[in-house]
Amino acid sequence: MKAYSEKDFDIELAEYTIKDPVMNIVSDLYQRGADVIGFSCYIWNIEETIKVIDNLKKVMPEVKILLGGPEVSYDTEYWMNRIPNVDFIVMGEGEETLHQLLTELEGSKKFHFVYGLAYRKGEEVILMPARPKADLNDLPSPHRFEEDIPDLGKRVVYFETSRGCPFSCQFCLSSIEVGVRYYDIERTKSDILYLIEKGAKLIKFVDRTFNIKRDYAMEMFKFLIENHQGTVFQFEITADIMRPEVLDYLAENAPPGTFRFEIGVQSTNDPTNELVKRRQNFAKLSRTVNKVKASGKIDQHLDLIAGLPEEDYNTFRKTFNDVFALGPEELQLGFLKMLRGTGLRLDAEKYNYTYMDHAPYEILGSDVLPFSDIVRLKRLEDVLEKYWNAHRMDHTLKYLMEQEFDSPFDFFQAFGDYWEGQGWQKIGHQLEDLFTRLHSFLESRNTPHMDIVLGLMKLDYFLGHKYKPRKIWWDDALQKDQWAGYMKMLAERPEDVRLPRVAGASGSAWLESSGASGTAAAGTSAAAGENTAADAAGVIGSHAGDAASLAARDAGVLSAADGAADMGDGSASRALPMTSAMTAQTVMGARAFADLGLGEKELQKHAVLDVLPFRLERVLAGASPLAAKGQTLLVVVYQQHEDQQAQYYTLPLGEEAAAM
Ligand code: B12
Ligand code: SF4
Repeated sequence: MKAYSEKDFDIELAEYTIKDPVMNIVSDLYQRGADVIGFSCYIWNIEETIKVIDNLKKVMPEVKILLGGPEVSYDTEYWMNRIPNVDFIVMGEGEETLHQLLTELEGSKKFHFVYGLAYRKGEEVILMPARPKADLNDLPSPHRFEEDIPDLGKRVVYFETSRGCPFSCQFCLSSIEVGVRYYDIERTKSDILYLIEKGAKLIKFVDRTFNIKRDYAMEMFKFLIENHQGTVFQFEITADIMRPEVLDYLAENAPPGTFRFEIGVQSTNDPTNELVKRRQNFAKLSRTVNKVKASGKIDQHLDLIAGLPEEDYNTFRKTFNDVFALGPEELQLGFLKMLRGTGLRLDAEKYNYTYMDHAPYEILGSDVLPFSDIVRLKRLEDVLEKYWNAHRMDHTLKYLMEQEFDSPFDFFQAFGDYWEGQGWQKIGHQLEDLFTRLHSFLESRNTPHMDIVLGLMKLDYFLGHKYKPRKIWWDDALQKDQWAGYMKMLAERPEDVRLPRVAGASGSAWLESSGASGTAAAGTSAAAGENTAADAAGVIGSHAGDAASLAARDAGVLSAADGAADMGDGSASRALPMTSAMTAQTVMGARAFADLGLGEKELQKHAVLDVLPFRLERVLAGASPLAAKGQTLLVVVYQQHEDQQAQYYTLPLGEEAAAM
């Protein structure tokens, strides 16, 4: 809007957050001394905005107040009546309407010429008819302001390549607009290139569905792959219409970490999707998500909505588990909001919805989901955010969900209930608290195999630090002399230590080492099969035995078949995929321990270690606790460069290792 009108009017942008005190915003706006102040209104800021306006009008009675944005573009008469201090509301697209309004304000004030405007005539509120949609190529680029450059690298850049959505999901505002309009692709490319060159680090496309036009999406993906220069791009895509050739192209060419996909699944319950007019093929959607996951290059963020028609607690449990099984890096659980203007809000009575009077209009109940169930789901969502989405304990949670709970949903629900029962929602937490609280929950229900759980928590705790942690929260730390013995051994026989290679996309099979990173596993196959007891004993302390054979045997990659046999208790079928953070810590870009060339001193400085009372790699591969008997020396090495993450290594210890 600024780009569109700045040639004729002096326009300043001011940005605040909903956490800024009202008085700070009011004073700042007052000092800017504008004649007209416009506010962008969304469900997340409307109530705060009203407070600002009401105070502002008291200190600047002459100022004209103008609102725009999706929240006030519907039920506009209601807003004009509710906020008497508002002079105008722009409904729908703002660029042309704002320009025309400013022109009228400066000139003859003939507001009845301004399509898309609501204004006051005495006591009366006048709503002008909607304005025809703009030709997007008539709108100048909003990305070329000099003043934006210094901060480009520090913030998310929102970027529009199209407007509109062809689908009709009844809970969504985008379903109301008919048709999709695009900006000229060459102009889009040139703007993106400009932003990349000026230092943008994260560009988030606000297009409703980036991949509606296959050719368009393909050309843009290609362009971004060729020109990204380290910038990360995030898209909202519709997964079930993603074409296989696009996926193949991305799997082959996308640089890891450059793209992130946001995929709205919302519900896997067919009657629900039918009622909200959401055409979705979950089988095809799953194929896309799995394929993207298998490429290991693109993080996926999946969205769900609790509370849609015909989605009760049990069907939502299934929705949640269906989607969790796809192994998203993030799973966002939102609660249905009755947005002004949407079909579902108009149909609210049909489903007996009750919802908040004010934004965000979240539902409080429906004919199939009472408030008591919503409260339960909120508890689940709380721990889902704190643990899974924050990637605090991926290894531990994966194990718990596969081995100790009936399903991911049941784990998060039970933990969420316990969390609230302890009153923890009322107090803050530090990183250690997340570990001790999960531990306390698991103990409270007598979870079996707590030694395994604790070991995995140690792994996650170590990996959650960029630099060597100063403290640990568990009691059974290694004795000083044990610690010193292992450090010495690691320095003397680094080639014994192996880089763990655990599950890739499929979750249950171990990856064959590519050998490219020169892992302990690579290049030692000649010695494979030399199973002497001496080598295992050597590792424990006597240092006797054939290191090469130990490394080779131990590095012996578990094949998919081995893995399945190991599980032996049906757990293979419940195996959840690894997250990209987990695979990054194991396979990608990792160097063999021996190649790090760390002496005892450096190890003391940059590494931590612990002895875990089970075979870590087996557990990580989805083996049952029974099949994971043994001991593992866990070594975590902290990197010395800013952008590197901690890397872990393992060394099986004890007789079980020898018996392998
Ligand atoms: C980016 C985005 C976000 C970002 C917000 C970041 C930010 N601070 O801006 C994030 C990811 C955080 C987000 C979250 C949510 N979002 Co959102 N989001 C969007 C998205 C994709 C793009 C917004 C955008 O920049 N559009 C491009 C601009 C050009 O369009 P526009 O905003 O509509 O502005 C035009 C007009 O409205 C008008 N206009 C706007 N302001 C003004 C001001 C004046 C003075 C004038 C004259 C005109 C005017 O002119 C503009 C140009 O034509 C839209 C969908 C979409 N594509 O628009 C949804 C959308 C805004 N989000 C929506 C929702 C519901 C949510 C969530 C509640 C979803 C949830 N999780 O439940 C959350 C809430 C977050 C919270 N904090 O509570 C709804 C909003 C409904 C509403 N009534 O406000 C939308 C419209 C999606 C939808 N289809 O329903 N969202
Ligand atoms: S939910 Fe997504 S696909 Fe459905 S109408 Fe909204 S933007 Fe379009």
